[in-house]
Amino acid sequence: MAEFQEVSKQSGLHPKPAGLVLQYGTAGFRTNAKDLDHVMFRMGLLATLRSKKTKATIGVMVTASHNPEEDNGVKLVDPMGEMVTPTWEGYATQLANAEQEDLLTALKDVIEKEDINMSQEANVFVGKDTRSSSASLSQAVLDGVSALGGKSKDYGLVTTPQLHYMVCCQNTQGKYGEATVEGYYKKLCQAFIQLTKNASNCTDDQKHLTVDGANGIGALKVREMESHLKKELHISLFNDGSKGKLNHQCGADFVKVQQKAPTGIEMNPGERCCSYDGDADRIIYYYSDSKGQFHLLDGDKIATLISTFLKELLTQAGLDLQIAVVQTAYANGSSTRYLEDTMKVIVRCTKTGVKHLHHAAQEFDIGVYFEANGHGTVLFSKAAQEKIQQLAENTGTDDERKRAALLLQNTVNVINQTVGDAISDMLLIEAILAIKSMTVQQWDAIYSDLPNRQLKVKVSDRRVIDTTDAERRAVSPDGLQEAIDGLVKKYRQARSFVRPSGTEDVVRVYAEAETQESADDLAHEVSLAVY
Ligand code: NG1
Ligand code: ZN
Repeated sequence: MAEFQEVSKQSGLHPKPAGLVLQYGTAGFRTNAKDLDHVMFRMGLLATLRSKKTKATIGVMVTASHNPEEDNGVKLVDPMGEMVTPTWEGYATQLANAEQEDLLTALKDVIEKEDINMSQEANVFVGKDTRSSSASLSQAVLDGVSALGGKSKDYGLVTTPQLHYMVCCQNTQGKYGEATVEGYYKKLCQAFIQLTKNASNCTDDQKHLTVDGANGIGALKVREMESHLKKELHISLFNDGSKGKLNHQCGADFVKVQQKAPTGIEMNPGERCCSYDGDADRIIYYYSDSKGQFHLLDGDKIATLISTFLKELLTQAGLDLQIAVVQTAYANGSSTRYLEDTMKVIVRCTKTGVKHLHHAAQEFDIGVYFEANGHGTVLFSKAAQEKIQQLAENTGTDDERKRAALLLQNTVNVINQTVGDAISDMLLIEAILAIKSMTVQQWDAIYSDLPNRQLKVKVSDRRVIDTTDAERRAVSPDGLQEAIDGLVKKYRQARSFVRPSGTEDVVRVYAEAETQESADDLAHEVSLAVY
């Protein structure tokens, strides 16, 4: 067939280095950009097949998120804006690793297994982050799509969540919104402005937010969006990419892991600040107090703020909808305790990686999911959205119930339900703080984090570590869990676990305890047990 000849010809321009083996991990393929050209071309091929199979538009995002500038990566986006399904992650790995002469066989294998009708048309949306390698790598994706006769739309520089949003809008015939970057700003900002109308006496100080753009795509996009905010939010943007290097000493991952402020920003005591990561799908808040001490408000604090707000609105609206918070093993023990014991919401723990959290959150009327690192969003079931809409549109409803329903409706609209989104989460958080007239200190005081420490350990083969119970216990190698249990017993309010990273060649160690010294010591001792 003509398309296979074209694939053969074009793939010669994107050759695979012999012997190179890569894995579609937690966040797609991610490694040094110089090793990715063939992977990008092949992901263009695979996205085209996935589009033919699903008869829908598929997304391909070129980014390596919080990794250093010299890395890059690629992720596929399924029709509703969610991560690609696991079987196809397997195909992605097979296709990426097929030696040059075996590529057509590997491709035909997917076509056969999935019984794909090759005459079906295909549409692929492509986006990229600001890395210097992203331009040529996204061109390789586009080449892959055209080699198989697919149609593509190149969105150019967009955040990861913006691309997910476009895919969802396209496949729902505009019901979710317009599949343009302008349409995204309009929908989110309109909802934000409606929400903040409910904030009484909001001062200019309260409307001010310092943003660390991680020298990445989020900085460009938040600047692009600003005019739509109609001065309801005043953003001081730092690390906008004009001077510094992407993710270097800045960004959400740096702030969360180092537990300190990024370089390149001006922080005044008591002022709210936030950091995005390199593709703007994560957000972390923080402030420094009058003594100069740094305070972090991570994904757990964000989930708590959002679920408190939603629960209050549900009560005011008199709506009986079940709300749950989904976390991972990295959630601070204090947050889990507060959510379960004080707020009395359902809490679920899943494996690391947003696809697991997203999936678990879909089981509830309202599922708030956040990784401690600030990646998360809120999902509303179709039935929940309908109930909220009915109540908001019902003129007979009494004032308080109607006000709550309208707030819930605008909350639904400000949220990007396809995936964690730094910009959308920021707007929601800012609106909640304004409506509740809450300072960042008051938000921080909802509960106190247990001191904690995260470490990375290099080992010869991280895959020897196998875990269970949402990664909270190690089942292999023999004796490791017993060793961890023995160490944890030495400290008060302690917890620790280890797991192989899905994005880096390291084992991650997490420990929390009553004091920072104990958490540091425990993390150190557990990392020695991993060797
Ligand atoms: P790994 O490398 O598997 O720990 C990291 C983050 C995840 C997730 C992915 C994708 C931590 C501890 N892990 O995964 O939460 O965000 O990257 O970006 O933060
Ligand atoms: Zn990211």
